[in-house]
Parts: sequence; C-alpha cells; structure tokens
Amino acid sequence: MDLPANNNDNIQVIQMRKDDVEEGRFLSLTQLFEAKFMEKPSFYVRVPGRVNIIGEHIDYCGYSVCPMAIQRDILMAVSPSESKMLQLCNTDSKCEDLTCSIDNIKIEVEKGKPPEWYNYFLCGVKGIMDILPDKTSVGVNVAVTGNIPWGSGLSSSSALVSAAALATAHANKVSMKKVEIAALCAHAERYIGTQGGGMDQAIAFLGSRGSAKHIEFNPLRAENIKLPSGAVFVIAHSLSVVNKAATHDYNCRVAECRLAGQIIAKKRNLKWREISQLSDLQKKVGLSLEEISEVVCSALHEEPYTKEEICNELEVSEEELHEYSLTNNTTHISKFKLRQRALHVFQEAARVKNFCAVCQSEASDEEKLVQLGKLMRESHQSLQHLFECSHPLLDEVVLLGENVTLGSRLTGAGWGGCTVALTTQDSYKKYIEKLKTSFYAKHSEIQNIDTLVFATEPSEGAEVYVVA
Ligand code: ADP
Ligand code: NG1
Repeated sequence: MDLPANNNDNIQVIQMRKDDVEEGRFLSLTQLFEAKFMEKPSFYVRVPGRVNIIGEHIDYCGYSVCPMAIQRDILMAVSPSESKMLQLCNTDSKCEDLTCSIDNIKIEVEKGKPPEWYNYFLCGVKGIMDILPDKTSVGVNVAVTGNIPWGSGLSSSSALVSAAALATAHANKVSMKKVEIAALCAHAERYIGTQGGGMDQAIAFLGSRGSAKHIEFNPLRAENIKLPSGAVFVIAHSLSVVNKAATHDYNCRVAECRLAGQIIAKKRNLKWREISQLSDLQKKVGLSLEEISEVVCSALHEEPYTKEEICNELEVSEEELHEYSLTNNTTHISKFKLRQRALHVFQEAARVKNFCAVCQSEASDEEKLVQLGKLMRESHQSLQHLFECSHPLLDEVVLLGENVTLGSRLTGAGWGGCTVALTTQDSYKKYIEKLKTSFYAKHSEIQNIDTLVFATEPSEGAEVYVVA
C-alpha cells in the first residue's frame, strides 16, 4: 500500500470530445436516448463492476476487503427535464421502459422473486432524494446500457444503483465526495432487500486505474494495494447465475453472523444488543482475530441452532429476536449455523490482513505470488465448507485451476457466478485455454466465450462525462 488514497476526492467530471461519443457503446446508447426522448443527452455516467480478490462475506461484519474495479460497467446517457417525470429505457430488450413521477418513487419487490431491473435504479434515485433539501429531484430522462453479467458476483446491481444515484446527483447539481456517495449507495441498495456490507459501492467509486484496493469500513476508506509484478487476475464464469434479492441465502448469512456475535457477547456478560456486526464483538472483547476464532470454537457448537435455543440463549421472545437479530426475509428460518459462519468471518478477515502484509513485505515477487495464491485457495475452501455459499460449477472451475493457477476462488456472494484466479503473465493464457477446452466446451450452447472468461485489470471508478 504505497500511494496516497483518493478518499477525499469528489467524483470526476470529464470533458469529452464530440467524436468520443460518436462511436461504440456511446453511439448506440446515444441513438437509443435520442430516439426515445427526442433530445441529446446532457451528460453520461459510467460506473464499473468489480472483482473481489479476497475478503468474502466479511464487509457486512465490519471487516476490510480487497476488490478492484473491472473494465465492465454500466453506462447511462442522462438529461434533466422540467416534467418532474422519471423516464427510463435500456438497450437490453429484456428490460421494460419505466415512466413514473419523480415525486412518487416506489420500490416494490415481491418476496422470493427477482426484482424488476428498474427497482435497482430507483434505489439510487431514492438514496439521493433522501438527502436533497426538499426531498425532491428534477425529472430525468435516462438510457441505460451495461456489460457486467447479471447475478454473477461482479456487482452488476451495485453498478446500476450507484450509476442511478450519480446521475440523479449530477442532474440536481449536487457534487459529492466519493466516500459520501459510496456510503449513501450502500444504504440505498438495501431498499432492494439484501443487507449488503458496502464493498461493491465503495470500489465502484473509489476504484482507480492500475490498482486493486484495500477497503476498510467505519469510517470508509481505501488504500492502493501494490500487487507483485507479473500478477494477472482471470475471471471465469461458472455458468450458474443467481439473483441475490430473490433468495434469503444472503440475508441468512448476515443474520447468522450477527447471532453468533450476540450469543458470544451474552455468554461473556457483555451488552449483546449492541452487537450488530462481528467486528463489534471483537472490539468489545479486545482479542486478536486468532484468539477470537478460538473463542468461537469453545462458545458455539457445530450443530445448527434452533430458533428456540437462540431465544433461550439470549433470553428473548421470538418477536424480540426478529427485531434485534433477523431481517424481514429470514424470520421464517428455523435453523442457523453459527460456529461455522463466525469461524469463516474471523479467519477470512485474518487472510485479508495477511494478503496485504504479503503485498507490503520484502519477499520476492515469486514468493509473494505463491503466498497470495495460497490465501485465495484457503478462502475458497472456507466459503465452500464453512460458509456454504459455493456451487458445484464454481467448485469445478476452481478445481480446474489447480496446477495452472496460483490460486482460485469464488468471487462475490457466490451460490453461482464467477471465480477469480491469480495467474501470471506466463500462465494466464494457458489457464483460459484449459477452461475453454475442459469446461466451456461441454456446454455447446455457449456463445461469446471471451465474455465469460477473461483476464482483467484494475479500472477507474465512477465518472461523469460531459460533451465539450
Ligand atoms: P450481481 O452479483 O451482478 O450484483 P444481483 O443478483 O445482485 O447480481 O443483481 C443483478 C440484477 O441487477 C439483475 O437481475 C438486473 O435486475 C440488474 N441489472 C444489472 N445490470 C443491469 C443492466 N445492464 N440493465 C438492467 N438491469 C441490470
Ligand atoms: P455481489 O455478489 O456483488 O452481490 C455481495 C454484496 C457485498 C458482499 C459480497 C460478498 C451487495 C450489493 N453486495 O456482492 O456487499 O457482501 O456479496 O463478499 O449486497
């Protein structure tokens, strides 16, 4: 971690030449915008997806993570309008247009179903409207395009929420610091129902070209990570997708981590109601990550806890348990694995610390690559066996990385989606070829393999473009 961080910067507004928006994705997006709204866009916003290198399912426990922004993104063409209407369209024909009054934003998500795509957009709009002085925005016309695969752990949803917030802020002439808008978007995306920890929105705004980031929370800040030279990260899609808001799995893990912290606190006569994240517990007990992992093993049993047992441990009624510990879509769950989830969190947090320490160490680049790969492999093992958020296809892709990569693991929430592998300049093409012949070749229906498996470099965070 060598370079100064850009935490206090405002979002960049970049002047573009007219020629720049007359080619590629800008051109097709502009054409859609002009055809729908009969005017030219006033500005564009771009927000990248991300790949998380290490530190999975620990952001919502208050622990730091190591993601980087990728070259896939959400791009929007925008213009404010006097109509007080929000008009939304998308280059993807699956995505229906939306027209609604800007003063009547409703995020309606049916339990157990994937939210309509525009609800993610509305989360971003609502996030900004909440902070505007009279809680109302100008009307906006927006055309959206994106090339981050959906439901694949590369943060397409947060890029969409964050781009919508940035578009709304810029249309209302609100300029914000990157950390402020990132925190606002993390909060706003929870309107969709998932209780995310903020990593995705943080890297969406704090990402920078050429550098992965170490992101810490409470308060939010980012530092550059100096990866060993020769490191190349390959993203590979497992061909399974999952919409996180349509299942209760993600929120169940959030609840299990919180319950583990609350029960350990109660056993140690601490104020357990003050524990909402596992890092709160660690602060209260004042132990190292290694020491607290031992406490987890002695304080919590391996068999799943029933709701009744948890209520007895905490001396609360079911209603109080729902209020203090669960989320709306987890109140029906009857069994919770607490020891396994808490162990994963503390050990993964330690792996992130080690990852950063290795990057900063005096070891040779070759040694660093080996050590970082080992940490990534251990991370996957833990996600597969302790956190149980992998998928057979993810495990297959990870296994195919043995002997060809230095380490490979699922990235993002899991239950499907992508893996990230650490390779080198010399080996990454071999790994991609191996996946094409041994994995993707079994699925004859696949087109555009190069969009499913590719090497990636750290890209720039969110930007606003105006045409000079
Ligand atoms: P991810 O891991 O990619 O964030 P999620 O399941 O959390 O996956 O969110 C994916 C959802 O985000 C999609 O189902 C879709 O509703 C929305 N989304 C992502 N990208 C786009 C896009 N380019 N256009 C419209 N909606 C999108
Ligand atoms: P993805 O896979 O992009 O949905 C989710 C959370 C992150 C983090 C990871 C797991 C949201 C918006 N994102 O990412 O905060 O917890 O899972 O590390 O909920």
